[in-house]
Amino acid sequence: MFNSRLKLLRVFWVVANIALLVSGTVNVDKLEEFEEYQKFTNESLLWAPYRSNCYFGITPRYVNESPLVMGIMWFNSLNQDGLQSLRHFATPQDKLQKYGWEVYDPRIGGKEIFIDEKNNLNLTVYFVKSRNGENWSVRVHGEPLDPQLPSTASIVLYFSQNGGEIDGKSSLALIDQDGPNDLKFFGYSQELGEYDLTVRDNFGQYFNNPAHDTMEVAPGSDCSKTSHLSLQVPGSEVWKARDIFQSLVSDSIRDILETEDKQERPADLIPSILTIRNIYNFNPGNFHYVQKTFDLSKEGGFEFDTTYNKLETTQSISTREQITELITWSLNEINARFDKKFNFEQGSDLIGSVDDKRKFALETLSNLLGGIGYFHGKQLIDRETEFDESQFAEIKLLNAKEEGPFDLFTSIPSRGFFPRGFYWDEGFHLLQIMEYDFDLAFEILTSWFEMIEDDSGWIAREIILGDEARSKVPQEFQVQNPNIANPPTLLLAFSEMLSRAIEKIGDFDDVNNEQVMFNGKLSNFVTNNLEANSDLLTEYAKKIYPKLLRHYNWFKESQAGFIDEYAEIFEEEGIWDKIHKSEVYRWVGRTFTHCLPSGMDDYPRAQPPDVAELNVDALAWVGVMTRSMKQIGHVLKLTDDETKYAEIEHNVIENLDLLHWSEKDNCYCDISIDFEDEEIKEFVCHEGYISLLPFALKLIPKDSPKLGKIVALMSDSNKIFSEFGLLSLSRQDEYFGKDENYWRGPVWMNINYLCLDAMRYYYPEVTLGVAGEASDAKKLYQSLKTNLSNNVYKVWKEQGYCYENYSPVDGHGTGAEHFTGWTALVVNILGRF
Ligand SMILES: *[C@@H]1O[C@H](CO)[C@@H](O)[C@H](O)[C@H]1NC(C)=O
Ligand SMILES: *[C@@H]1O[C@H](CO)[C@@H](O)[C@H](O)[C@H]1NC(C)=O
Ligand SMILES: *[C@@H]1O[C@H](CO)[C@@H](O)[C@H](O)[C@H]1NC(C)=O
Ligand SMILES: CC(=O)N[C@H]1CO[C@H](CO)[C@@H](O)[C@@H]1O
Repeated sequence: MFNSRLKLLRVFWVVANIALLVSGTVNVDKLEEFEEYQKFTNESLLWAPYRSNCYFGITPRYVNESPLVMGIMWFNSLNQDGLQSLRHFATPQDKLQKYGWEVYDPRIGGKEIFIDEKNNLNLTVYFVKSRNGENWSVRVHGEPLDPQLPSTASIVLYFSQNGGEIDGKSSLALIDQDGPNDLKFFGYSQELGEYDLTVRDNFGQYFNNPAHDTMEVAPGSDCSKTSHLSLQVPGSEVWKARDIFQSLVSDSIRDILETEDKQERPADLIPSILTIRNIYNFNPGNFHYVQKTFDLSKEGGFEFDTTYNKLETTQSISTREQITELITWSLNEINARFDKKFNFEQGSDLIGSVDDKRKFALETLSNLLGGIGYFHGKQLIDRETEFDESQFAEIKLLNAKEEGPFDLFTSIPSRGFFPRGFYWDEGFHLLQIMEYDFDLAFEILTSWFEMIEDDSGWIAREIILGDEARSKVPQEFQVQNPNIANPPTLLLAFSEMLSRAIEKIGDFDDVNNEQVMFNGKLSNFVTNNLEANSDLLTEYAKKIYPKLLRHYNWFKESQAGFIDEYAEIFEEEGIWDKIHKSEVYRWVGRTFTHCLPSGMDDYPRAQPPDVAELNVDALAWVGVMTRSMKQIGHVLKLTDDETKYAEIEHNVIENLDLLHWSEKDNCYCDISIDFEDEEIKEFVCHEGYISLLPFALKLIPKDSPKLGKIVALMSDSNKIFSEFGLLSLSRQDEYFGKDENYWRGPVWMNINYLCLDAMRYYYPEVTLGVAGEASDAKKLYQSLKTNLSNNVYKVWKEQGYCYENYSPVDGHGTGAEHFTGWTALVVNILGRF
């Protein structure tokens, strides 16, 4: 087992280190250890529902040529318009009352639920894996929501063994049928090898009316047993499984209507008419539909299992009981892991019981993890279009070319709205994921760093790989451009991870603390190897460093501002010599109304825009990147580099005060030059998230008098404090609540989280329950923490989901629903702060 092996290695490592102290040479084979770690990572993360854009869809990770792809769809086939309510991709238009993971961990498995009133269906899907990650099973369990309502649950599974068209070998074929409903397939994939796939019923009654001689309304259209159709579908088209199903069934209906007499057909034959059949005599191919139509008016609901077993595995899953046991094990294991990491208390101001808060938090974390996807495909990039910086007109990227293919392993902001990689969001996701599974967070981070372009150092703002991912993106947002940046939050997460690992260097007990007991046995894997084992981390850091350096340089060069425009002004102010002239930045690609690169699209900025504008948030983000580079220099013992970055960090911090602090406004602001009015410098001050950023990113010296002023601003309920969290823009700002009102008032979790975290850093006493006079900071910390988390929880109770942002007026959820990207940071706030 990996763990005991790692332990051995660790003991060896300690011994070797002692030897090193004595002799000055290292003789441990670090690479071997690193490989062992990677092997474990690869195995435990191979299979999961990584098609997180689907309600349930599986694809294996890093299997690009010949993946086995699976999906689940469903509808009520007793309704003649039922096909229109065929569920497949998660989308708010379906108006499910609820969907998502209650418990989930991609290494282990989990439980996902769907409450679909339109289809009268209460569906539960369990996903489990063997402990070496090779074999897996999906259990589908359904019940009616209203048993009095006549309806069916027509469940459509599809499987595709892609890649058959490339090598002519990869294949998937039905090899055995045990009765009318249990199917067995044999598959072969160039990359995965040989496997069995079985679909087997546990219970449930198929829709049938014995009053009819037969339910088979046309050859093959019979809902009283499992239907199966095999055909050839190119790998690139498999994501259209819903469209293909709909059009084949529609063609079948037309055929039935044309060939049979026109008499009124009994309503209880509709489910048969809506059953797939092979009307075109397709030859069997690598793609399979399996349709099962259960009668929901019959007692007890239905249940069936789909199981994948790699051949020549020692760990095959074979019986229903084994699956049940694996489900129990998985759910317990995840619960135990969760309780080791998060702790819920009954605070006096907190609403909701401890149990209910815990349930909310586990579900929210599970949905963040459930968003994790594996993407492979081409990206649209426009490298030609130049921005017009005299007009600042809308940017149109019309010279796109496909590049790639690329791979991305990432979590996503929202399965229904944003099922793709977002650079700005991902760092926040990692701040949450790392608390649960440090190594998983690192795995995601490195996948993103792989996307750094070798020559330029650029990473796209959104990573939209392939047609399936692109199908969810409006055309104007599909194309990426290598001049456009976005807040480098990945470096924020990376910096946090490095800080912890650096603190732990030499602390060997931590890996053991990770282990969880289950059924009296130690669970067999550990997920903070990198945090606790500096050798492994160093290997990773080495791998990442060259790319990261290019990315860092790209950001600094592409977003560099023009300081010379201010020479005279600053000479006059007497600070020209103090300013660090190479540390001034602006976001490239803003327009009159928007600054998309900043991540806070419509937050008010200088009007009119000008190339001389300098953005305080752009400078602050460079500070974060630099700090991260400094830490990686430390881990790699690159002393000169570490010193160099420390100096740049220092310069950034000084520039924040020299250039961006407005004494008159008492806050950090953008600056620009007013060319209309005798070329004077103006502070562009709009109190809100941008003004808080140097604080939120921990870039203000601990002894700075400005800290108190920022606490005062955050505490001011006439400005940005509210019962629901900090408002993105002050109530007193002229733009508050105006136009799109996206970042002009609504409460966003990401910046609130950073502010709370920064308060813990600047005012360690805020977390202590000591009696006596509470400082302003402590009062603010506690009321912000309570108000913010109470509101997200309350909205979840009332509206069923987490949201993209929250109304500054009454706190209700606004923007995208089922947004368990950065909003999931509420789990850290409730369970760790
Ligand atoms: C793990 O998977 C990655 C990505 O496919 C691959 O590059 C690497 O060699 C694998 N490592 C091991 C030890 O299996
Ligand atoms: C759905 O089914 C599950 C499992 O039987 C049950 O626990 C749950 O209460 C049901 N939910 C609804 C809304 O009916
Ligand atoms: C907001 O915080 C204040 C101060 O702690 C508290 O009195 C109030 O009840 C909180 N409001 C909500 C909705 O949690
Ligand atoms: C060792 C291991 O975890 N393998 C599992 C594969 O699946 C079977 C059937 O459920 C399990 O019993 C094994 O434990």
